[in-house]
Order: sequence, then structure tokens, then C-alpha cells
Amino acid sequence: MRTQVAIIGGGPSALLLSQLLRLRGIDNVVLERKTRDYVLSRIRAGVLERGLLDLMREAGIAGRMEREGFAHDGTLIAHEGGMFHVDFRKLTGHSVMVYGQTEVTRDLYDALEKAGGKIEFEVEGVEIHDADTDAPHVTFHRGGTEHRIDCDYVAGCDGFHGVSRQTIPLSVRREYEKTYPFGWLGILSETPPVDDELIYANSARGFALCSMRNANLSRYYIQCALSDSPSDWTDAAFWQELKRRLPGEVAGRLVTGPSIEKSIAPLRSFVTEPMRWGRLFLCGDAAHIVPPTGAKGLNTAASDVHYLYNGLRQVYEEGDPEGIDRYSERALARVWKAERFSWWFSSLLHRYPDQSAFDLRMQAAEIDFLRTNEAAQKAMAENYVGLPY
Ligand code: RFL
Ligand code: PHB
Repeated sequence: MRTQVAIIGGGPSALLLSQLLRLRGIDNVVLERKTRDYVLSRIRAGVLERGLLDLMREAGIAGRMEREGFAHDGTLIAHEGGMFHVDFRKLTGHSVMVYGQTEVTRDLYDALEKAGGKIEFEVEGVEIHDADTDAPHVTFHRGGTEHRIDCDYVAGCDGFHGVSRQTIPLSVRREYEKTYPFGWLGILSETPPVDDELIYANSARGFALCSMRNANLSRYYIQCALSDSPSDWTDAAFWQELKRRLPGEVAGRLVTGPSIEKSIAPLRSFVTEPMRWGRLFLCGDAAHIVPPTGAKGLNTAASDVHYLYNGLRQVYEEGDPEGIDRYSERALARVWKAERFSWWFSSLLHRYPDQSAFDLRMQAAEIDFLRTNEAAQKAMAENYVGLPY
């Protein structure tokens, strides 16, 4: 088989890139190792920046998001029993959209399937060959048969545990990593959200987040030990702990119910450089990970897609390689700012096992500065709604 762009992975980065390229007549094939249902069962991001919304419009998949998504003009930050509001719209002129990653992915699968987009599911043993030459190819197995795809370019959109990053020789790759000494235990429940906006809470018992998917679907998270497993937490224990971390007035109106999903995610900051090796381009979680506190993972994956899609368009439509030559530099400049914001916002809101009394006072002072200082709120809001591409 031959195609112009072979796309490894079938998550949101891969599908968005595939659909944008397809609309420009650039042939591509998506290779996903799981089934569609499996990919759609992963509950992940919930907050979309305007850059991603624009890309969804350009990809022709924004209809349901415009109808069913919820625009949020600000967020709430709780600390020591009190709570304050950061007004994104007033401070930046922009808002964010609450619409789940699962729904974005579903809309992309539907659009690609309707338009005859090429997606191969349940592929095994994907290998990228000759990425540093002018004639790369990809091999994989399915049902005991080996397949080969010859292509012009390879987009590595296969997430943190994929093969694409590993294809870049260690002599070329530089990796930067920070792990955090805790995880997030998240639940999804068919209950009305406790507030119209998200609540990020710093409490003496650890971080908590109240988020949502729609008027009757709530998503809540609490900071937990890395050694915990979801089965250690009954629903009752989760709700009790969440309430203890929220201001009394919020806890009092929290509606609880059975969880329909419960999982633990470790927190990590990670970047690999460069994001291009020859004709292989890394995109999204394959190249970088952020802790979820700033809601930046999917949004940063989308900004990579923006730079790569425009670079590939430029080379195919104008014969100009400038965009792909500068892809790594442009993508990384924005990635590092999202890394900084996610690290800062995580440090502000979590309890660390080794925090001294002095560290705690520093954290409290910084939260109070954010509460009372408009310039600090503006800096936070500009990062949260998303820096320009
Ligand atoms: P994905 O979604 O991991 O998709 C990669 C796909 O590649 C497949 N794959 C392979 N396919 C073929 N061959 C191989 N060898 C392969 N290896 C892997 C996988 O099966 C998978 O389908 O990466 P992508 O597309 O780059 O998308 C990134 C986002 O998923 C991620 O950044 C976000 O979910 C992060 N994130 C959030 N981001 C936000 O922007 N806003 C949020 O509010 C937000 N909340 C979150 C989050 C992530 C979370 N978890 C669970 C880590 C909340 C949580 C709890
Ligand atoms: C979510 O709704 O899953 C969510 C929202 C905001 C975050 C992280 C996750 O910062």
C-alpha cells in the first residue's frame, strides 16, 4: 500500500490531523492498535481551548460541540474554606469550552468513516523504517499477516507509550521529565455538577477538582497516593473525601450517586526534543505530557496538529518545506509554555509529602496574591484559555 502520510495512533491528535489532511486532498492512513470502542472508553480531557475549537471548525466536525458544549467564562479556586473567581472573559476576552475528549474523538471517527477515511484498527507490531531517508515505510501485523505502507511522511501520534518516539535514536533524542509524588483519582457520575463552573481546590487534605461533561454528568478528581488503586476507594469513601476538601457551602450542595467510571492517573511533566527526525514528526502525548491540572494535554496536542498540518499543506500545495522544517521549533516553543503553566498550577494546588511549614506559607501567599491581584489573574487566565498559536 502507498499513501502520502502514515499516521501512527488513532487518538484525537491522529484523527484531527487525518481529517484536516483529507479535506485538503492529502492521502493518509491511520494505524490504531486498539478498537474504536476501546479508544472511546477512555475518559480523559474535558476543557477545550479556542485554538482547538477553530481546528474542529476547519475540520468540519464542530456542529455537535457548538450545540452541546458549554462555554465557560471563568473558574473558581478554593483555599482554606474560601473561594474566589477568575473571570477569563473579562481578563482575556476569551472563554473555554467544556466538551469531552471522548466526544471530540467520536465526532472525528464519525466524520472520517462517513467520508471514507482510512483507519486500520487492531494493528500490532507497528515499526517505522528509514524515517531519516527520503523513502520511509511502516510495517505492521494484523491477523497474522504482515502489511507494509510506503509513504512520504510519518506522523507519530501514538501517545506516551507508543513506538514513534522510540524510533528516534537515543543519540538524537533529549528527554526532560518530572514526576509528581501523587496521582489523581477520578470518577464520572450521572449527577448534576455541583457548580456552573469548574472548582479547583487546594485543601489541607490534598487537591480536589469539580468538573463536568454535561447537565447530568459530573467528573470529580481528588489527589491520591501513587500506591492507591481504584478498588481501594468505594464510592462512599470517594464522596466523603471530596466533601472534606471543598468549602462547606459547596460540599453541602454536592449531589452524589454511583460512579460509572473510576480510574487513577499518575502526574508527569515530560518533553522530548526534537519533535522531528527526518520524515518522522511527533505530535501530542507521543512528544510531551503535562499534569492534568491546567487542562493542557489535548490542547497542546491540538497546537502540534496545527503546526504539522500547515507545514504539510505548505509542502504539498506550494512545494515549500519551511513549515515542516520549522515544525519542531514552533511546536516546542508553545509546548514549553504549556509545561510551565501546568507545572506552576499543579505546584500551587497540591499537597506534597515533603512540604515544610515555610513551603506551605509560600503556597498560601501565592494563592492570596492570585486572589487579590488582577495582573496575576490575567497571567493565569491567558494561559488557561490558551496562548495564541
Ligand atoms: P492518546 O490519546 O494517548 O492517543 C494515542 C493513540 O495511539 C494508540 N497507540 C498505538 N497505535 C498503534 N501502534 C502503537 N504502537 C500504538 N501505541 C499507542 C493508542 O491506543 C491511542 O489510541 O494521544 P493523543 O492523540 O496525543 O492525545 C493526547 C490526549 O489524549 C491527552 O493529552 C489528554 O487526554 C490529557 N488530558 C487533558 N488534556 C486537556 O487538554 N484538557 C483536559 O481537561 C485534560 N484532562 C487529561 C485530562 C488526561 C488524563 N489522563 C487520564 C492522563 C484528564 C486525565 C485524567
Ligand atoms: C476534566 O473535566 O476531566 C478536567 C477538567 C480540567 C482539568 C483536568 C481535567 O484541569
